Amino acid sequence: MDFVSIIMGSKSDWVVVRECVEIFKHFEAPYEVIISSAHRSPERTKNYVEQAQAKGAQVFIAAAGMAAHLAGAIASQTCRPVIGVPLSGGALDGLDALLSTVQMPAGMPVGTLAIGKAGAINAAYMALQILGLKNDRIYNKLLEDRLLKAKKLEIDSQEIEVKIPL
Ligand code: RP5
Repeated sequence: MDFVSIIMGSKSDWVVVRECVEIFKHFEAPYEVIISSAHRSPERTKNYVEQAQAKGAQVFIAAAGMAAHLAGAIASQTCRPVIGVPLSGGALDGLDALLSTVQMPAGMPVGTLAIGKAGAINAAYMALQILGLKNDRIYNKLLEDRLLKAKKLEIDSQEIEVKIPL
């Protein structure tokens, strides 16, 4: 079965990564989520990526903070797309993780998103967009989600907007 694999470097990342997982629940899209670290459990990370790909993982989402090499380490083990989510924490507040995740050498891409919650949520949306290339149900749900977002914005505006009449 096609699914998305979500990997975080530490349990301390869960507070943000759960925002990503909620999107998959909302879209009723299949996912796995585990904790594994590029530094603290490199063998576990390598073995997991191999097994997940064999089971049908189409996209990997890697969320990590500080010297965040998790996404790059996963990218070194698979040719499936890898989406990196840099997390804040530590002295540099996520800038360390952003640079560690985004600065991959040529030919070894990690699609790197925003630091923290927005990046975690967008990682889910981007992974769903990739699944949506072959899955009409997911693609149509993404279209519906866009319409709902636009509608909500209009309703929010109506609550507070002030306009000069034409
Ligand atoms: C990274 O180091 C993890 O992804 C986490 O964001 C950060 C700190 O980990 P803990 O010390 O909180 O376990 O590898």
